[in-house]
Amino acid sequence: MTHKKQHSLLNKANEASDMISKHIKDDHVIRIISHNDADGLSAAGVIANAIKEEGGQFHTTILSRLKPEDVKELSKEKYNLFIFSDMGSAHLKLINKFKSEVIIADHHQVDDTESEDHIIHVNPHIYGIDGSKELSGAGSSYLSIRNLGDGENNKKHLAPLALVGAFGDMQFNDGFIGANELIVEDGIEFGNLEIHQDLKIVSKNQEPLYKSLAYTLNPAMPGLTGDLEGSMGFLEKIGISYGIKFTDLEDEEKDVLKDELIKLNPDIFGSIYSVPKENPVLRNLEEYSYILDACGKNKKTGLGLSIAFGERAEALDAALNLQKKYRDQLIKGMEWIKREGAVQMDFIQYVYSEDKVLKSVMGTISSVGIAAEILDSDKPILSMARMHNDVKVSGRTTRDMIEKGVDLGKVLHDSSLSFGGQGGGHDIAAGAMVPYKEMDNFLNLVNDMVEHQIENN
Ligand SMILES: [Mn+2]
Repeated sequence: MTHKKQHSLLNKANEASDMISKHIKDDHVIRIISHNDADGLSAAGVIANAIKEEGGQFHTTILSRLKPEDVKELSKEKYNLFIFSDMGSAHLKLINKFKSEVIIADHHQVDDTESEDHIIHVNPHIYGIDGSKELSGAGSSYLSIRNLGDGENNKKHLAPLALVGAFGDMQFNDGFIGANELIVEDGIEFGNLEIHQDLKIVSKNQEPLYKSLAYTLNPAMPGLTGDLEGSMGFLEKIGISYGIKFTDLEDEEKDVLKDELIKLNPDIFGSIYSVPKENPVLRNLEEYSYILDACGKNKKTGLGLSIAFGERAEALDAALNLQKKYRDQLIKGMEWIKREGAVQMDFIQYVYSEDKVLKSVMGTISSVGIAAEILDSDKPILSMARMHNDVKVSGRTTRDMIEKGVDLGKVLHDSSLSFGGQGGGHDIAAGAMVPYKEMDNFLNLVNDMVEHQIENN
């Protein structure tokens, strides 16, 4: 069954490869439109690399959100082939009206719109494959270019970049499943992807060890994640010099560190997916995704794109500076949340800020706050950031709460509608925009709805 679904998806994706190939032969400049997060940037990178290798040309635009107006504007552009990656499925109705050929390589939810003959829609959901867990936008894009070039010379070397997108969308959960697994196999078969067991702390060869620990968000470690002083104290206590880089530790010290970290969170030791021949800071695919994410979050999408396209040297230095800035903000945010805590209601908790720096990291610090046990995990958390007349809400909860009946996507969708806002998402993570003046009423309604969900479970 699973194989049959995957087979149908691959067949559709092969049609995309054929279509791209035809336009490259005709010397058409291919128009790529992609999303500004790590997945979207990897997706655009996968496609752009493939086209370039085949001698084709492209023109790329990165958007934070694809709005109907954007789609209408794009439809007026004189290109023969458009590729939407990590976005587009939600706008199939509008895209069907394009006069040119279009490939949509997405993994977001689909509705029941059928695509017209000149549209190739590559999306796992169409084939009953869960696009939130089993294939990313970069993955859909990868499958769409996988068969470009002649047999020997296909695009399996781009598999790791596709997995960077999957890491960016947090599809790695103790391993990859479904269509992502096929991409892993491609990378291993080609020979540039390697999997080994190691400590999953970040920037091992860049930062002093205490910073590596404090900057490690996934998995979170109670007392260390987001806490520079806590990390220093921990290392002092176990007798390891905190100013040294992980890669400069003696083997025995690495063993001591590993044992002590596993006591805090066993998930800290596990599979690392890497490209050994890559620049050290991008070698670990998960860390590669963090760097692209930092570019996207700081509105430096051109920079992220050029890295995904293979530029290193100065581009990478610039991206690392952005990451440094982002990490400083995160530490500041974690200190704030540790100091202030969350405001408690009966069934939810929330944090609110008007501070510019805090607002930009609020969603991350509240979910990391729960994972690092700074905040209670027995109530969903909403982080609220004021944007002019509205409040931007991001909500997170845990698997345990979902089992108790909580579905944040539904709650934020229904509650925001009641106040003329909009919202939605997944059961575990969701978002909304509501008018600022309705914030208290909104919070009360969310609290009631969560109570209702739990009591009716
Ligand atoms: Mn995505």
